[in-house]
Amino acid sequence: MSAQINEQKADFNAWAVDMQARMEKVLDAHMPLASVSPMRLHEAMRYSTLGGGKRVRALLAYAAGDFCGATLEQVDVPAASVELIHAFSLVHDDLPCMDDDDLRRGKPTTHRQYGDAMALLVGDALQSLAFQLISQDKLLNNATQKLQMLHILALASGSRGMAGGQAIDIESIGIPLTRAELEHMHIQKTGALIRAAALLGAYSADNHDEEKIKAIDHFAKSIGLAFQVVDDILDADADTHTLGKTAGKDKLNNKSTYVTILGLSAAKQLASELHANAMAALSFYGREADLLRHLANFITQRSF
Ligand code: GRG
Repeated sequence: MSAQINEQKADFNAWAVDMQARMEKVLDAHMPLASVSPMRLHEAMRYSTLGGGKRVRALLAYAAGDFCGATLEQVDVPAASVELIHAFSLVHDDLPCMDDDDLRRGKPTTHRQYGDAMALLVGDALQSLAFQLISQDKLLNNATQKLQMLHILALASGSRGMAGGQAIDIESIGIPLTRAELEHMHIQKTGALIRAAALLGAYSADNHDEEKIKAIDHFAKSIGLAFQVVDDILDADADTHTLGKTAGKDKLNNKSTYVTILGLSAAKQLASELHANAMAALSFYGREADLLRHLANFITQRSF
């Protein structure tokens, strides 16, 4: 690897660490304190959201915001809102009635720590908080901008987005899916929120460049699917300690994945094709799109 590429990678890594720390502070500042009633619910919300996770969706929002000319401050709340919806989905996904998992982000899942009823309420409250934060954000300068963001986030989380994808997932346990059916499920279950993260970052800017927003949308669709293909590969190929969640869950739950449908090597090939598609969406742009490019590399080359 050339010295220049090494230097760029180090710069990106430093940026990502900064943004992850920034997101932790923003989430901490916007979540109710555990000392405020109802204390156990607030404690459990903080347990589920703070101190873990790669924060890929927040990084995507910051990178898209940077590309479109938004300040970090303008992106803070929209990015945090997406992370709250994501944390909500993980808490519900781990419940006994869904994937029934004990480990998340290297620690006991929320229902293991606080019980099923509290975990259900944590998810509900995190979802509401996400929408509340956008609606009250003073840095989003007009009501149309807020409405647009609320609309994007609602669509991405609902029955035509994440909840819908999860419904298909639950109903297809033990039933082999075709590649097209699997793709449809993942576009909704994982891809929709990743796309929303990028779009919310883009819409955080004061002025909207429609060509840039179109490019980000194409980029996010490809990288969202690539994220899931890599998730399937890691589930089959990595260990529980590295992932911080139970490895081999898909096989155990008898779920169709890109690895079961295509095999490991073709799944890796698909991830690199989707990565190339994401890069192609940025081909008209120069250095201003480099954070997005580095993020695409991180998403497809990650080991956890
Ligand atoms: C949220 C409306 C709504 C309903 C809940 C439970 C559910 C319906 C949806 C599940 C969605 C889900 C858990 C999709 C899996 C996405 C995925 C690959 C999660 C892992 O994301 P990472 O690796 O996790 O970014 P970290 O811990 O790094 O944040």
